[in-house]
Amino acid sequence: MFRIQLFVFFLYVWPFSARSEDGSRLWLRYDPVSDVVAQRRTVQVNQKHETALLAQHELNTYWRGTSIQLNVDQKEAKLKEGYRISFSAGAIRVTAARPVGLLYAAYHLLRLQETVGEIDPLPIEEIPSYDIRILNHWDNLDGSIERGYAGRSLWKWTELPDKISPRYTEYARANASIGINATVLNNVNASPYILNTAYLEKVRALADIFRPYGIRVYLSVNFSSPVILDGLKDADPSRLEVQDWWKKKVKEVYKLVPDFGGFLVKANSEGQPGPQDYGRTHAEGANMLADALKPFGGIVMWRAFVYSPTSEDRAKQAYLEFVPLDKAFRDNVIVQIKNGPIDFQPREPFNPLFGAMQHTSQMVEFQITQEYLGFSNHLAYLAPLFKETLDSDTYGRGAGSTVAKVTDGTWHPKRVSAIAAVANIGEDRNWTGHDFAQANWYAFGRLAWRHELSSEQIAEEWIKLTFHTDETFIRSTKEIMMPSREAVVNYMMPLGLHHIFAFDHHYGPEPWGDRKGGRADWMPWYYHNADSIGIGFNRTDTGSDAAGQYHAPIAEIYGDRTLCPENLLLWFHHVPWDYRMRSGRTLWEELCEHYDRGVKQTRRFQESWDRLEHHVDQPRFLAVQSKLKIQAKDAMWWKDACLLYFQTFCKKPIPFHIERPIHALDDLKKIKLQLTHHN
Ligand code: GCV
Repeated sequence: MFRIQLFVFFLYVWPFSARSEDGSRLWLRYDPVSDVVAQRRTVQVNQKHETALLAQHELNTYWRGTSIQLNVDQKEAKLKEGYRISFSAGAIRVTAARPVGLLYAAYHLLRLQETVGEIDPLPIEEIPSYDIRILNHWDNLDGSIERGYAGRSLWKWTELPDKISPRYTEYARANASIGINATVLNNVNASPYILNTAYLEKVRALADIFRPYGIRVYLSVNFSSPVILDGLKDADPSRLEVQDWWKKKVKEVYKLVPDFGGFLVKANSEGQPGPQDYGRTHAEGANMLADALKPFGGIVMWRAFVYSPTSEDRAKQAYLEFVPLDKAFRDNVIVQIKNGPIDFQPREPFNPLFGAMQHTSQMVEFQITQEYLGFSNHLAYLAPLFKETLDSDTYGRGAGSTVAKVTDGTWHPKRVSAIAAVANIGEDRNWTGHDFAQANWYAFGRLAWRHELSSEQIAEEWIKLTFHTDETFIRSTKEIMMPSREAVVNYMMPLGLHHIFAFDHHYGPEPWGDRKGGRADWMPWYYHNADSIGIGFNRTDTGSDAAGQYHAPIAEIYGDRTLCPENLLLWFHHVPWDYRMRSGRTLWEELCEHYDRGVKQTRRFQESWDRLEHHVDQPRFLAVQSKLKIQAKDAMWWKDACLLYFQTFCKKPIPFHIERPIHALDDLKKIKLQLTHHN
């Protein structure tokens, strides 16, 4: 019955949008229904809560289907922020424990309507995988964005709180439509001034706009804030005066933003201040803030991204720092851990901290913005990367202890669970620079809501919502998106190579990179270790033994080069150039093969996209076409740079079936792009 009714209304969906597109409508391209449709059905709600009314409004405006009754029922607490959708007596019934559940259900229904999708057998019940589904903005107070590639910050700090950009509401709506319920407004390299009263007033204005959409605001804080803002002699967390300062500050924040979420902290990392400046541990620092936030229900997300230029392998340092503190953190502290042990590389093994800390709440931090994947110039669909981490088995409590299970509340059911990602959003009309980068924002939200969803399901949904439901278009676009991340790995850093980027800005290859007096752990040679014998970082027990930080059997698998997955081989092993790979090729030949494959993939993406010209609106067709051209050129640049450079060590020819280099190594070495990492 329900199936048929929806089907009738789906027939109204027109395959192509006639209007000119600039990408600003994201995946929310519904058109308002006509008065005739609106009068044929009703959308009722049992509460006057602003969020419930918003759900009603969205459905009233866009829903082409049958009548809907929206009910908040507090007895359904187990639904958390989720919902149940059923069909009875000729109407759809939506039940949620909280008003925001109704809003999410509204977007679920609209998604079904727009994707003309398979309809799950009713009733549909959805409970989010994570309690907190949060974006981390690396936006600075001067309007620049660290590692942002879509223009300047959305937040107009100089205009707030008096002038309100309409994009604040659009941002909130876009996030709510995919289940994102939290945002950290400012960079983890945090300016202390965000906690100034004047800035808190601006934060309040944003929080007020986001609230009806179920989005709570969090802030990154600078550990030295008491010193810089109020002249305290230090920020030692063991001192009463410092503790009191934070308590007072937190009180002020909650007065302005009563549903404030909490703090995100980068401490004692890459020059940021922290508790270690006073001989205190990360736990002591985190707990001081947690104690200040506790009475208001706030939390601390304390980042585990810590490393310093010591003789210890950078990949091991976070584990060494945090595992001994496992029992020391308050229960309103969540340790926020990057997906891999180094830094958002195109491929990393999962971070060994996941599953190593048994008593501490842990959350994953992904990077949606493509710092290491070609900025917003390269098409790289990241759901497969996110899934690869979430599905990795840590064996922390035996088989099945996937990163998803370690973090989604299964391990600590009584505490809040969370998942974060660094946003790729800026003030560009299309929000993300590359039209296809919108898919990564979308995919993060969808996976934070339900980590069981497949990458392909999400891609298909996104294509239908963002473009249209024409079968040829969907199939061909999926054929571009699905292998796109692997293509980037192939032409940048195959077989476990990592961090061989150009210095500082990270755009383009610089495997030869070296800076006199620079930190070793920021130099490509630190990571690739190429020499006349072979290439790769020996992280086995004859090397740094980073492999030994994993639980059995992963430690054995990563530590043995015959067992190690080949896509991580050079992450864990220094391998001779003549080593026989599973394909029968030598390592050198295999490396050539991957770089070449990456280049060919980008050429295929160009061709497939060109074939779609008449299946997509011109503005977006042309925008994507020109970006694919850049990507194909960059892929060639990467291939030539890496192969020609590594060839100086292995002294072997590039096999003849591989495309010939078109650059000279000396010319490539002269390229010095003048990019900053602040946009
Ligand atoms: C916000 C990497 C990036 C930095 C970033 C840092 C972090 O090092 O290059 O720009 O700083 O990660 O995650 O803190």
